[in-house]
Amino acid sequence: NAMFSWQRTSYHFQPIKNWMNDPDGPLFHMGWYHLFYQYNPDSAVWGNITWGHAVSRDLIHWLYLPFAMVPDQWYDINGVWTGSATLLPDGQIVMLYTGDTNQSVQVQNLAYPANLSDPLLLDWVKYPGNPVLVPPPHIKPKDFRDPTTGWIGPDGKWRITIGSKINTTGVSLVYHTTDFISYKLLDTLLHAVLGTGMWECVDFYPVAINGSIGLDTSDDGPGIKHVLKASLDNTKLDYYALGTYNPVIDKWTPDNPEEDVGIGLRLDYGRYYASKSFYDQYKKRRILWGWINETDTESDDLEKGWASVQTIPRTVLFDNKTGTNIRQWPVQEIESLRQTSTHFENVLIEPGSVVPLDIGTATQLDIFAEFETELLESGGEEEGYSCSGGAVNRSTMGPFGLLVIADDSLSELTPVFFRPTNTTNGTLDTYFCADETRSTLAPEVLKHIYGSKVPVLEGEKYSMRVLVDHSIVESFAQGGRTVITSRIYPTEAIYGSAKLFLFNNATGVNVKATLQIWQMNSAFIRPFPL
Ligand code: DQQ
Repeated sequence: NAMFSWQRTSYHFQPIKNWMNDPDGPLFHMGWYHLFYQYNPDSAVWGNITWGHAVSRDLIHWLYLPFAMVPDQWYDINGVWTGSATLLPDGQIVMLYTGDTNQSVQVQNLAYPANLSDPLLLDWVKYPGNPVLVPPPHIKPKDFRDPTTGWIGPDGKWRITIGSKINTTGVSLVYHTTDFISYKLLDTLLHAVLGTGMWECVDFYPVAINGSIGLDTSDDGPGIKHVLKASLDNTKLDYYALGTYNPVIDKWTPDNPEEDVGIGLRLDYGRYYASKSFYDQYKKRRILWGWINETDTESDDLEKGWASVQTIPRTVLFDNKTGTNIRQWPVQEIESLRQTSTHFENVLIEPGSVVPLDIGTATQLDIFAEFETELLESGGEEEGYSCSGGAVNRSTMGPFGLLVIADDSLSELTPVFFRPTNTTNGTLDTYFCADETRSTLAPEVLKHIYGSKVPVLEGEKYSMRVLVDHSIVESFAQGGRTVITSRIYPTEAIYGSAKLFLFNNATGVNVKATLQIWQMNSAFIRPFPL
């Protein structure tokens, strides 16, 4: 279908057609990365949920495989929903997933590869004794889904956690198991946060306080914090918090109760949901996937014949400079797509100006940009700006940054920018934002102004990495402390008409920008020649 064909991405994972949502059960096995995903084989809207399956050598080029699991049993006939993989020490692979039953009850099911010596893991067996878990008495039948990867506690038993809600409190139930067939529910919860509603797609994993390697899900001990993430069904936003896990009582406590799960930090402040991480035992890193949903209308999706994209997989590390957040960064393999690059040094952007960056077509880019500001007037009195006014809202020190996917006449553009602002206690806060308000001339598209505060430490320049891929913009500030994904629908700024600009809409600072910009090759994402 040529309709809206320019909206297809060139190096992000997406199926050839139809609907996709959550990433499922990511794992590495015998030289291949496996990605499963919620998929509707029949239409570009959610339904008939089946597990799509694709493999990759490098997380960038993908081969689609036959479906891993289809809804064909009473315990998953209404959908093979989200799940996670656990790699056992003896080499077995356990897949736990939620089935929506013939009675629309959410149950947990077990599946495993028919042939572990097949690097492609083509055939999956559903355990004949499924379901292995049904909703416990105090949990409603539709509030029990998305089992995590298992981890081993000090008593040698496996644990998994499953998101739910009790009244309006979001909770994470903990089960112990030794065989993934029979389970014991703990009386206590891993964690609960008032008012956050149903927790979907809980993710729970350790991060090293010092060091640049990822940790396996069972790793624990001194020098480790644990990340707890929940996807809030109420708002469709992914929140996480850093905290301490006590494996003896299976309780997690947030470092900062004011930044608890669901009320504090988000993994991505843009269009992003149902994320899931896994430990890559091959390259010793934790990798995070996330689902980028559409923001156009359902009828447009049906017309174009597809919906949704996955983010570029990101490595996750604890930020030992701030100590208060994780850092996300596109996996290093994405750099293999870099082609010609252009360097710009100390480009001056005066207040109220737009500077074109002469790099030709700007639809597939990897941009690294650093900004320094020079105060022209004292703007000490101004305070309390944030992202909410967008890129048109001028203040003394911001906004400044990039205009991506913009046409020459600037009829369509998406500003990705910093906005430093004074606070009432005399310090400087910096916001990192993306403003989709003018991203498209198309009507009936949701256009958001996204963003949040980003820590900028003493001696650091403002820096951003931006991946541009036709209709997806993934932006990482200050080494990945704050991340924003935009889903945009340009109609003019497409193909050769899509350009890149710098802008400074501050009133009181000169901005100097230094950039390295790579043209990006397309990835091979195609059916496996079976
Ligand atoms: N998507 C799945 C559920 C999950 C939700 C169904 C999150 O398992 O809770 O497609 O997007």
